[in-house]
Amino acid sequence: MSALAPRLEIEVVTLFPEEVRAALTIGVVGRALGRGLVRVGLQDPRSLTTDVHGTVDDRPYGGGPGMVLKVEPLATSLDEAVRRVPAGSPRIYLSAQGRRFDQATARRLAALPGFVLLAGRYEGVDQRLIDESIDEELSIGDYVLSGGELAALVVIDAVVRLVPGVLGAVESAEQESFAAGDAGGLLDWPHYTRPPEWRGLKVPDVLLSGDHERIRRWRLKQALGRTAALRADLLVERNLSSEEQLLLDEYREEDDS
Ligand code: 9D3
Repeated sequence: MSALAPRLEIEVVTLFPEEVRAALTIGVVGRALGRGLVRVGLQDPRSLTTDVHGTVDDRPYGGGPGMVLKVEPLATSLDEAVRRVPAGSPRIYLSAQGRRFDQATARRLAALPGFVLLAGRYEGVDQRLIDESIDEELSIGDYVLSGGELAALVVIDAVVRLVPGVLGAVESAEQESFAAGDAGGLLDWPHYTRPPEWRGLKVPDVLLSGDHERIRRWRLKQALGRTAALRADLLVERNLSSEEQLLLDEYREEDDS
């Protein structure tokens, strides 16, 4: 029995490897790691410090609040991490200054053999490390986190799902129909399960009809209507087919709010 080589190798440089490790045991990502489809390594800069206190941070030049991660332990850690991933793997720093992480970026990273994620803490890392050793900076959104670990986990989750073989057949088929532009780039339609009535609230009749063509049209109409109402920006990017335009018009007529 020889183990399969992982399709994707990720290294995370972090001062909180246990926080990252714990999250990586759960769900789709946990299973992908367990099956050897993806490998995630953790590199703690504190483990490579040379002083007795394991110093990884220091006060900012120029003064001000907070601490800055020192360049030397980070550079050594990053070098170690880079050694463990395929040649040419990009080195990505998670930071609020980064370009926004999105599904297109997830697809690009999932197609690579590997990458390194650097998670910062405190006020950030010494700029010289970024200038010298980072290929790309990514942010996960406009809010303030305490560090890059949760952002790294967000990136890992979104990317690992896209690695071939990670999702089951049903989920993969769902994702392919989205990629094919079927209902891609739209918000989801509403979901219901039993019971058919709860506190007087009924499940839409069409979903109980067994008429799969009517159900398909209803779901597409809901997806279009919700996207137009809540995320009109998504529709600007997307050309509507004549069926979709018709369904959206119907949705707007029915929606007497
Ligand atoms: C309140 C602290 N800020 C002073 C202006 C700057 C700041 C420093 C460090 C803000 C955030 C952080 C830590 N954030 C991350 O490491 C981070 C992050 C984020 O905060 N938001 C969105 N994406 C990311 S990726 C990494």
